[in-house]
Amino acid sequence: MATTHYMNGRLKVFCGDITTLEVDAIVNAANSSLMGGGGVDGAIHRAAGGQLKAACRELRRRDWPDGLPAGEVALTEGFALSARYVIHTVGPVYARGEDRSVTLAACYRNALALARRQRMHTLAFPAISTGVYGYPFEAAAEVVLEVMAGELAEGDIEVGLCFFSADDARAFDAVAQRLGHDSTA
Ligand code: AR6
Repeated sequence: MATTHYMNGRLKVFCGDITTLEVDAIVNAANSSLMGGGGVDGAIHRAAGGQLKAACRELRRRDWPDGLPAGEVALTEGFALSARYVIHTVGPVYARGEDRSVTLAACYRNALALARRQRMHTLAFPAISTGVYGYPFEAAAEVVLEVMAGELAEGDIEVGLCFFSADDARAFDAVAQRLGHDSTA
């Protein structure tokens, strides 16, 4: 499936396995334990190797003894990954009747802020919270587009949205189109 570009080419939408990307950092949709799990978190830990878990254990000990709260971010190296770093974040668990979009937006915003502090230029996100955590995909896509429209004006950083399924990539493009974001192939 082809890549779609938005926001003057600064936002790229494609389908693939985030563990294979050669970027400054990939973002991990972790849980607050930082000790790994299923979904993209499990895939990233498997691909990075055991040193990632050791680094996460050290993060817990040093910075986050009670776990990483939803919306926060933490940095490790990428170890065996092609990505130089992993930015771990914890998305909100979806709850009917409670708007957790601010927390989801914080995951993206805080990851971008951390990447900029580290002088990174290329960053890739999975669809945070839309798997095990149950956040409706289209509602999450709206949050992502709003954050990116605000954050990518400067042009110092390029963001990839790496969806695991072609259906998700298509669904994202449909939301972007509905919200009036111009795309180029
Ligand atoms: N590359 C890109 N995207 C992927 C990959 C991959 N290799 N593997 C899965 N996805 P999820 P969450 C997609 O459940 O909802 C974990 O157990 C997947 O298809 O990984 O934030 C953590 O430890 C979906 O679209 O993350 C937490 O406990 C997206 O990644 C919990 O799940 C996110 O799905 C976090 O749940």
